[in-house]
Amino acid sequence: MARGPAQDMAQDMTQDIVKRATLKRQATISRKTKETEITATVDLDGSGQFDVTTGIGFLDHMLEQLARHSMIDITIKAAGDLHIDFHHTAEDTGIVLGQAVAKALGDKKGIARYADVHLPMDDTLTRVAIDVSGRPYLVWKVEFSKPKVGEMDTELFREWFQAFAQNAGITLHVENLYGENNHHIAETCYKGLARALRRAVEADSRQAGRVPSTKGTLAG
Ligand SMILES: [Mn+2]
Repeated sequence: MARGPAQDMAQDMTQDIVKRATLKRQATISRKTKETEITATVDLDGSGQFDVTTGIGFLDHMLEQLARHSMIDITIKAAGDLHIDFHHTAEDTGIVLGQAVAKALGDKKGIARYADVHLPMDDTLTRVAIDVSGRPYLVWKVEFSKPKVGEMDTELFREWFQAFAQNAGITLHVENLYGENNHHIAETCYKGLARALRRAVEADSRQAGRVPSTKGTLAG
């Protein structure tokens, strides 16, 4: 039987699906400066396992939530100048994790790209919307009523999200709609990111092998 365009297309799609099934969306990034030394490994198709040590207890708690609820396996080992303050370690952890996610995403073929979630936690509700666009942008509408949660300065959450969005190459909108408890406000931001990220980087079977853009690229 003569082969036509439909058969060729079907074969291309089958090859893409086979390729995707064997393609590992994993990456490791190491970064060393005079302020921090950090290594992060991610597996976008993991099961939410984590091994996180930043030296900042509350940040570890947040990054563990991020792994668990995104189903992305995350390993982070950070050694930073915590004797100064937590700023460099918090920000640089966002940078390195963002770079690892960007590298693991590769050409972004076949992903859902967009996702949003409303994430409740007791008194608190936070909305997170994401576009895995290759174009970094953070909108952060989150305010805290206390300067610290645990030992971590609440002003550092914006720094972390900015660093992550910038280096992952994602458009990220985070808005806390309401809530009183500062621990809950921070935690809903990370869990909201986790759930949105999970859906945005997941395979969309109808996209199989195609970059989800009329431009044909999400390279930024
Ligand atoms: Mn908690």
